[in-house]
Amino acid sequence: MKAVGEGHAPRLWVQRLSASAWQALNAGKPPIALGCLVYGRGGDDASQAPANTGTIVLAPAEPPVDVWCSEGPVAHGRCGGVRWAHNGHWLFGALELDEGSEGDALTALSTRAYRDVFETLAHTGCDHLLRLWNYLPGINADAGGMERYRQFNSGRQQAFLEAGQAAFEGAPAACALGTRDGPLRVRFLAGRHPAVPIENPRQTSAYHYPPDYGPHSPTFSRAALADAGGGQVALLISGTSSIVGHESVHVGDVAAQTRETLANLRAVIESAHQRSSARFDLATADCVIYVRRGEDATLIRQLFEAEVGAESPAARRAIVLEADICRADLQVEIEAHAFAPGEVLP
Ligand code: 3EB
Repeated sequence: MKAVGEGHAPRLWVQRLSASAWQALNAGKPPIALGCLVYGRGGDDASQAPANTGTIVLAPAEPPVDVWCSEGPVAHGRCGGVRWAHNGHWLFGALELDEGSEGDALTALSTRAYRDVFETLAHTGCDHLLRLWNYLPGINADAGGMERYRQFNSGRQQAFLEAGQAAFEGAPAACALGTRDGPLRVRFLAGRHPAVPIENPRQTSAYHYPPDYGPHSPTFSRAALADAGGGQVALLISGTSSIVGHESVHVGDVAAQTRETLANLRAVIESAHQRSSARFDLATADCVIYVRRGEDATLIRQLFEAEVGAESPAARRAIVLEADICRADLQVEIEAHAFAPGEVLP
């Protein structure tokens, strides 16, 4: 297949829809979707779409879907456990892996998952990871003396190093959330060109967290900035929480954690502005708000609305999900993606 626009990126965009709107769209036209995140726990599957995050949707009322779109033609295939779709420039992949019961299983399983991810990149020529979504059951549970999130971090980092992928500076944007049950789920977006990694001066880079948080640090950057084609720049902001330096702050105070998270999001956007002529605004971004305890959702949403404006696009389109956050002392995590005209600075 001839790659679309060698050199020039074909346009990449995201459509945030309700599951039924997505179904209606699919009925009419050939899908232009590379892949999608179908939020919810399943059973309410929106389409033939493979994605399902295993999280619990608190808002909006109808299960939402984020559809990652580009221009066709789109090729589909499988590589190990990964189902992928790409148009020669942008790639979206999805995999689910079931766990065995051995103590070390999650570390090994995570390495296996990421090996399949990297094999997919090599196979398709879309070699640069931009954004990953990780959903794992019992993220804060202990297994054989180590928290499962830490096991995941060890396995993930090992696969990055094995594959010669940037495990530290230059790592992709990501999030890692806990589900109640189900398989390890990984979704990813990759491209033909590397993204510009963005860090947050208020936070230690996650890949440099000290060993207090586990023997191997998490592998992600605070955001990825990329030319999204059509004169647009994409800012893909990783899961962002109430961490200053490397420490969780305002432990036990959900309101203060939410405000700190919002301050971190502002700081990430400010960092991105130093690397791009595009101007991003959280008030027009597509956000996903993860809350550990469903009963905190109203308060967290109020504080989010106080930041972006209750009538802003971000507030109207926000998705609120119940999920475990990767540190047991964190109550909220917010991620966002935004597109704006401009260019990535050389
Ligand atoms: C943090 O800042 C909060 O392990 O991929 C956020 C985003 C977090 C991504 C990951 C973890 C991850 O460390 C947790």
